[in-house]
Amino acid sequence: CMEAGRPVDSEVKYRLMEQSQSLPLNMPALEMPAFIATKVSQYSCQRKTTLNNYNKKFTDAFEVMAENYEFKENEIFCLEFLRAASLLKSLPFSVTRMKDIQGLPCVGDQVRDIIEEIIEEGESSRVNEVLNDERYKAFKQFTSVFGVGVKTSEKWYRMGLRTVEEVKADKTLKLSKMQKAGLLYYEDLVSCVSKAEADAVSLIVKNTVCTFLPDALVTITGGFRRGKNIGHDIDFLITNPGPREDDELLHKVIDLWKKQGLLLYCDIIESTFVKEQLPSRKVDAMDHFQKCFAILKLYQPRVDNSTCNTSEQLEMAEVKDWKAIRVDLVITPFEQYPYALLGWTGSRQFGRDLRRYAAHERKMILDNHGLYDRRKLINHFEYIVQ
Ligand code: DCT
Ligand code: MG
Repeated sequence: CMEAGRPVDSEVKYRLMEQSQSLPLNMPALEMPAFIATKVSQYSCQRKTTLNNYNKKFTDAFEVMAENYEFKENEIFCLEFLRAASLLKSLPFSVTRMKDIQGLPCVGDQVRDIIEEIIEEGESSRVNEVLNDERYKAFKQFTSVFGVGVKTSEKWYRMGLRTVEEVKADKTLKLSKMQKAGLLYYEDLVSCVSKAEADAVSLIVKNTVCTFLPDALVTITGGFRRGKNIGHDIDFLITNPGPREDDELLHKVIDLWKKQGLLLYCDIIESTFVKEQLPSRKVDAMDHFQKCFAILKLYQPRVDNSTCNTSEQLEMAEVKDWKAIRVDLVITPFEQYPYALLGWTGSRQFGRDLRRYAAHERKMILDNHGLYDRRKLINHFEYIVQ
């Protein structure tokens, strides 16, 4: 079996056979779909990727590198590592030899060096250097605070701050409303949201929305829609099928949660959508939908008092029977819902590659509002697709 003059690695085929559980047991190895590296697409939207990551030790390393480059605002290198991580996540086998990555796209020299080091040494010295780097460690902590990005982290780092504890203790810092909430609920927000918590919040969101619009469609998006079991927040898309739209819906939902004492923080962004100006050239914001970045109070089952031995423990158990959870709500007109759903489902890399694929391979422009044929659009030549 030859592809582009290169024999298909029979060992890879064997490993593929071992890992595939859906194939009939009596299927001969030769009929197995062979893995052909040169046929793997450079676009993640053209690859099949499951949550089963056979190359976590490599992809974790790439994600550290990408994050460090993001902190240094080096977008090109950051993307290079994100693309490589996405590619290795799609491989149906674990990479164990350099031969396994031969012919694959998205594997540049930097990436190759790290793979080689991990194969040979079990870990990468370059990645370890980053993990021990003072600046990386501080930025990692700072950016884990809701409302804090690279710019604020840079400012705090230059001021000599290194940890979230130091930030909390510094009473001279000017913080945004978002950052204040981020620090106030830091411990809850930094501990990941579980699937059970996402389901519980989903019920709350659906019930509240449906008290105002009984036919509304409320869909969980983001990582949880992709089948992940944990996330850093819970994303929802809300739309109303049919002609009826309610511009006040989001405000009504938020007001009710305020009254119920469920709202810990909320920032409503009004829609900036102008039909005539689509596709938008603005690339910094994801879309123009009305949305809300909120922190909800999710009540949790009380700690069983019988397990508390002292009165102090009993008091503690009574003090906090809730967890702060980050929730994003996005309201879309019904006709744009499919595009919004595609964009908000993610992953980020999948979205990036979908837009790149549309632009470079189809001469089209995709955003969260629609898909446009560039040949039928005038005056959008400067549209930038990363
Ligand atoms: N998204 C995007 N570009 C951004 C931010 C978000 O395309 N700058 C899309 C991709 C996923 C979706 O919106 C939700 O974003 P997140 O909640 O940040 O991502 P997630 O995949 O849900 O990851 P997490 O589990 O960490 O919440
Ligand atoms: Mg999310």
